[in-house]
Amino acid sequence: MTVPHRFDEITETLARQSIELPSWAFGNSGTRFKVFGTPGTPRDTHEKIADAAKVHEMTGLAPSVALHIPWDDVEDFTELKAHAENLGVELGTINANTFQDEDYKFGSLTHSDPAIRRKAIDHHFRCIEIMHATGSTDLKIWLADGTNYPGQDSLRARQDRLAASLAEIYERLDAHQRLVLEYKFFEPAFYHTDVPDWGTSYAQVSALGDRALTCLDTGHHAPGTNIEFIVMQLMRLGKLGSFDFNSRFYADDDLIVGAADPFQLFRILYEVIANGGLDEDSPVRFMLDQCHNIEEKIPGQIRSVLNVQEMTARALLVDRAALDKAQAEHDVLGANEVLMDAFQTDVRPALAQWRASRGLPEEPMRAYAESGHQRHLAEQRVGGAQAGWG
Ligand code: RM4
Ligand code: MN
Repeated sequence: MTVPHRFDEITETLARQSIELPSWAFGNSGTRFKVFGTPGTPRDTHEKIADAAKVHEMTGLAPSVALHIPWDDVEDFTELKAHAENLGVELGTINANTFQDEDYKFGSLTHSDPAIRRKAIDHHFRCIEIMHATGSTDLKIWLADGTNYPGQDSLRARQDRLAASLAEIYERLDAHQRLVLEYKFFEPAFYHTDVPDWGTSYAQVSALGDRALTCLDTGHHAPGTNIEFIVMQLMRLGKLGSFDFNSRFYADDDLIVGAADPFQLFRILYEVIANGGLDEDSPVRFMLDQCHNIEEKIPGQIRSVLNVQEMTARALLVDRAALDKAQAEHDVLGANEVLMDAFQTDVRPALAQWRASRGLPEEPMRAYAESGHQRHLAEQRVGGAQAGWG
């Protein structure tokens, strides 16, 4: 068995890791069958940010929170920024939502009617204005655009309209702002999706410029897809902007990252690290995009960032010199063993100790449960409408 690097050699890199939380993970979510509410669920954006700040307080891993517009629209984003900062977090990626308006039934940025396209582009302009107020650097675009039946619309014309719409949006960004285009192979459209895969996202963002990149949501691939290969390829091309982490058993399940397939998460993080994704100047940002349909949301997010951290630590422990050697010698089983040794390493005790040395709870899950915070929220947040996907 290969002896892994000592843990203290990886802490400097681990300390650099940050994972952005999605505001919507703290609201209620569900399936088309039922949305279950939970006592203590935030009623507004301010409360969602407070919950995200709690996750950061317990883990030291989540210093920023992504907003979704219009779900998180407020009158005064300067005030919202101050609110976040008071709680010890920053406002991060702005997600443009063009999937819940009647006008977008047949598309948004790809719509055949110029007036609807205008409306969708203007929504992104509004998101960019918000970014100026919040100091956010990333505008994230995920489109529900697509068709349900062959022949319903011209696949080509939609792609051309998308390119033109994205160009207008990209033009609006400041020199320090980025556009990240997310892909997803199906849903809500069932026949074709306008940005179904990394290749399409890559083609579209490459046409825009250097500050347009791809967002990889781990739940947005067909079963069996080798996601780590896509990670490597996008990084090789300098176009991987961010991750939306989650896990899935069947479709876009949005379950806790690392829950469904921890080994896949390890393989992805190994490629991230091997390709410089945790270097100081890395353009790759880590985010979660999850829903907690039946579990408590704050501990759900704590578990999630810990899963990413644990798997990052294991991936960092891969003995790269031994791996290089085994690969050069075509030692198939030896190379595989080097990788598996790191994957099988239990880093939890070392991480717990390291957290304590940094003034963080050794075991954030337990510390949160014992803090009584959840009960406190349930008592405080009475009345009003709980936040959700509306
Ligand atoms: C989409 C996609 C987006 C997210 C929405 C809520 O499936 O993953 O990133 O903003 O869901
Ligand atoms: Mn996503």
